[in-house]
Amino acid sequence: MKKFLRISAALAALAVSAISCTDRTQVLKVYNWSDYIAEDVLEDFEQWYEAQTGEKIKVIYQTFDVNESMLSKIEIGHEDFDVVCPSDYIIERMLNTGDLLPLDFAEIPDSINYIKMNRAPYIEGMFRSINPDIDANDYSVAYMWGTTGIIYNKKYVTPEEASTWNVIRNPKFANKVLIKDAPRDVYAPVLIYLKQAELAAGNTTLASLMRDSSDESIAAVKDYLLSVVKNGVYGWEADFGKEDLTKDRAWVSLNWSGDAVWAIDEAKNVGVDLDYIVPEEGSTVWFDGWVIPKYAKNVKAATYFIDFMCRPDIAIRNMDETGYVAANGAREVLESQIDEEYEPIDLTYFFGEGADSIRVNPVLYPDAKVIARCALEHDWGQDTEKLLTMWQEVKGAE
Ligand code: N2P
Repeated sequence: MKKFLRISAALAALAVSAISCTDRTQVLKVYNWSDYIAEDVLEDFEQWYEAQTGEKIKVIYQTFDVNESMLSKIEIGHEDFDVVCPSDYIIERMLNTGDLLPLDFAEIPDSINYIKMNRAPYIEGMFRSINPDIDANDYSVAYMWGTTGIIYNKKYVTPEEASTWNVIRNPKFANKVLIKDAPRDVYAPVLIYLKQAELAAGNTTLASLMRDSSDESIAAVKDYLLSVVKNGVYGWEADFGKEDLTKDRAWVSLNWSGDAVWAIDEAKNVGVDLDYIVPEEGSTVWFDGWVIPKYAKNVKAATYFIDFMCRPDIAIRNMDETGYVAANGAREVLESQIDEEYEPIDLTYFFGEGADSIRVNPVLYPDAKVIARCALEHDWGQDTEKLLTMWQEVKGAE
């Protein structure tokens, strides 16, 4: 895996002012997660766009680390990003608040309509489940997907210790624990952990926990997280945590599967043995998707950009460099990941018939059994504020 394309907000702002005299139809403003695209893909898009349309385009690329900060730039700041990559529950919120434009691919010739050619039914089904009244597939195209779990250093932590969320407050790993600075993605596993007896007794379901924003549950998760802080955390991280793991500074990380793939791979090169597990109590499955916010100024280029991201060779490059898994159902994508070193797993849920015994990295593509204990997060509307307040209080308690 190579170094990521990092364009700082300051640089991007400079670029914007430098081209401020340029016609806005020649500018595409992309707002994506950091460490989430392969190098040179943006330049390739500029060339491809010109070849397809005869028009020049300059991509202005900005990044974010936290869903909620990205959202506030659009919800409150009304920034004119043309294409943005929020997570599932944020897409749900943007649909509910009317902040998204419907996608229209009619102008894109069939021969290059990569979205149509490579849809993954599993992901489309998840999108459809977001909102019973509006089909999210009409407003968004998934980019990457994965699970939330525990990355651990095999020298210090056993698979048994890592297979419960409670590993984050295990005294053996005090001050060696990294927590993703992503309030919803930490809240969900902690709540699942706290409610495991009720889940086992059938008194609640993972799906209903994903909508649980009650004061009682927020307070219970807060207490738990305060005990984690008391035990000792190494840090709350956005993207730098991968390096703390590969350099042996942290041993346990509550993290996303894509960061795990990247970190495991990098660590191998320096003799550090990491692994990733989705704890037994259950977890979240998530996806991030491209959307066009209602303040967009270049819908045409945004639409072509989304299409280009679905071209299988581009999806493969993005996967190989970031560690994340493209939400792309193309056979070519699956074949690019097959590796005889892995045990066969059942991927029919994603690639359909004939994919019941595929040798791929199970961190990238979880086996159907893992997926069965994962659920999708949902928007909390106004209650999100309560969570963000709790999150600041917990982090401030360090
Ligand atoms: C990559 C961020 C991935 C976002 N840095 C996972 N939802």
